[in-house]
Amino acid sequence: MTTNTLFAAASAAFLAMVSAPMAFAADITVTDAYLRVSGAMAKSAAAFMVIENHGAEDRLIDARSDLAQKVELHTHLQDANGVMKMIHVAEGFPIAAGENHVLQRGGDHVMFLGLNSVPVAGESISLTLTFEKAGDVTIEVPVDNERMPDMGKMDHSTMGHGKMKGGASN
Ligand SMILES: [Cu+2]
Repeated sequence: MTTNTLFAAASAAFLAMVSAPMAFAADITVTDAYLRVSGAMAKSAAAFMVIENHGAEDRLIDARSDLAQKVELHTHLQDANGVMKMIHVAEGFPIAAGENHVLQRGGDHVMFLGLNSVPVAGESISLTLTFEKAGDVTIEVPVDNERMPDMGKMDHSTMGHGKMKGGASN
């Protein structure tokens, strides 16, 4: 009896602990994520997605995955010579309250350096995003090397009328 009571108390405490941050994580929804593996050598990859923030202002501060030895938050910046360069953004990306923050080609992205394996089309990888307030949000990111850079900006109202070949996944 004592054991049962203790167990129940411990379970309740544990549940309270693990469920507390979930309320915040629910404010963040990640949609339209995909992973692009670069080139035949496949030493690196990048993930793109739409981060929807339904809560207060937050910040994406870290990302981690078993896919690579290093996972960094990157962006593209134009240098003095007009050349686009990728840089590591140590302070992360601010995510405004109630807004979407888009990680896209030529802009902010999650970078995977030193791949432990090379995922192919049809596979997906697990990625954990760490937000300053929302905490950890783990998502599955499907590989899509065929995707065009501006796909995410397409006017979806026109989709379904055309005869799209190669099949948009939605
Ligand atoms: Cu990068």
